[in-house]
Amino acid sequence: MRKGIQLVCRYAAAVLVTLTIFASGCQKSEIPRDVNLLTNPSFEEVEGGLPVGWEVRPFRGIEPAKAAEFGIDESYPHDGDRAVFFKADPDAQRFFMLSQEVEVTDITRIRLRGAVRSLDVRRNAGQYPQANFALTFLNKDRGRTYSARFYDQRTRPRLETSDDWIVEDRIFRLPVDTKYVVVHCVLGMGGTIWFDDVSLEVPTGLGWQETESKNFTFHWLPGSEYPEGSQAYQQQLFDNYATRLGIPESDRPKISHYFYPDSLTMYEAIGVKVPKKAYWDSREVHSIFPVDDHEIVHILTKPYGTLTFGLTEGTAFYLIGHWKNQRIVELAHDLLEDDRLPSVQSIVVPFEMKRQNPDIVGPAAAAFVGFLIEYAGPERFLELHRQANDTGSYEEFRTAFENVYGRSVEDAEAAFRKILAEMTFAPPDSTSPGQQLPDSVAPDRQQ
Ligand SMILES: [Ca+2]
Repeated sequence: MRKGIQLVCRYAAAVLVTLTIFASGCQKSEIPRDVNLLTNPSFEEVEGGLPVGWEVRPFRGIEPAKAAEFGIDESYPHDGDRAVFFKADPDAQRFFMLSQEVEVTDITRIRLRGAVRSLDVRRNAGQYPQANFALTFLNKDRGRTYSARFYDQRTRPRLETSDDWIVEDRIFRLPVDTKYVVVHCVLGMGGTIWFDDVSLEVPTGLGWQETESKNFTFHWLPGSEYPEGSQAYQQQLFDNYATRLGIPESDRPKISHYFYPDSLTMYEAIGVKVPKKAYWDSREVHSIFPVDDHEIVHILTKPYGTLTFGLTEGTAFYLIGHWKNQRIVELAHDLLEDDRLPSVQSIVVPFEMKRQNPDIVGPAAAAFVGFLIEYAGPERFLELHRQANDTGSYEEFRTAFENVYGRSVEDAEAAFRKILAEMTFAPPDSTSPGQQLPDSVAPDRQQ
C-alpha cells in the first residue's frame, strides 16, 4: 500500500500540471451540453495501476492506521474492460477517494451518472458514511460556499451487497459562482465498492424565458406563463415585507424566481423532489407556485443574521399575517386565553420548539415577532439578527436580547402577554396583503 500511495502522489503532480495547461487553453469557450466532460470516464486507460486523468486523494485517516486498497478490476466491468474498486477490512481507519476535476463557466446545474456495485459494505466503529459518488463545487479561488463537509452533493451510499451494477443518474444544482466541479468515487467503511462509467454533463437548458421587475427576475418555461398579475403582486408583496422589516432601499436584494409547471420538471431541473425550494444565499426561489410569500422573507433577513428556527419561521408568518387562513394575532390571543400559549423560551430553543404542535408554536412565534417589530421597531429586530446570529443556546439568546432591547426576555414576554390579553378584535383589516390575493395566484401556504 505504501508503494501504491507514493505512485499516487507522483501521479497527482502530473495531473495538476496537465489540468493547468488544459484550463489555460480553453477559458472562454462555452461548455458543451449533454457531453461527458470527464477524461477516461470508464477507467479503460490505465498507467502504473491508476486510471489516466484521475487522482487518488486521501479521504480520512492518517498513517499508520490500517488503509483501504485501491485497484483496477477486469473481472466484471459495467462498461468496456475495466472498473475501479476500493476495498477495506472491517477495521480499516484510513480511506481514499478517486477524484477528477473539470472546469465550468456560467452553468447552474450538472448531471452526474455512474455505475456502482458493492460487496459487504458496512460501517464499523471509527469509519465514515461514504460509499458513493460525491461532488465538490469550487469557486474561481478554489474556495467553497459551504465547507462543513468534503462534498456538496452526493449519491446515496450503497451499503451491503449489490451483485448487479446500479446506475446513478442525478441532476444537481450548482452554487452561482461555481468554477470547478470535482467528482469523487469514495469509500469510507469496510467492504468493497466498484465504480465504472462515470459521466459529468451539463444538461441542455430548459429554455427559460425571463423578465424583470425592480426586485425580481422572473423565469418561466414556454407554455407555462405566470398568471396575469402575479408578477406585479409578487413585487408588491416584497415591497410590503421589506418596508415592515425596515430594510433600507439600498439593501433590498434582487431575487431570481423560477416558476415550474409541475414538480417533475422542477426535479429534472434542480434534482429536488419538493414543490418549492429556496436558496437564501444565492437569492433564488424555485417553485410550482407563481407567487412566493414565505421564502422571500428569509432571503430578506438572511444578510442580517439567522435567528433560531422558531423566530425565523415566526418572522415569515408574522409578515404573511395568517396561519391556515386565521389571523395570527387572533390565534395567539385565543391560545393565551386557553392558557396554551407557549413560552418564548420554548419558541427560541430549537429542540423544545420542534417537539410542539406547529399549529400552536407557529402562531405564537409569529405573534411574538410581531410584538417585537411593532412595539420596539424593525431596526432593533434586525439588530437582534446581528447579535443573536446562529446562537446555539437560550443563554446566548437572552444576552443578545438584553443587549438589543435593554430589557430581559422575561420582561418583554410579560409585556407581550399583557398586550395580547387586552386585544379585542375587529374584522380582518388590510395589514396582510395575502388577504387580497385572488385564488389564481395564491402562493404556497405550506409549512
Ligand atoms: Ca470501464
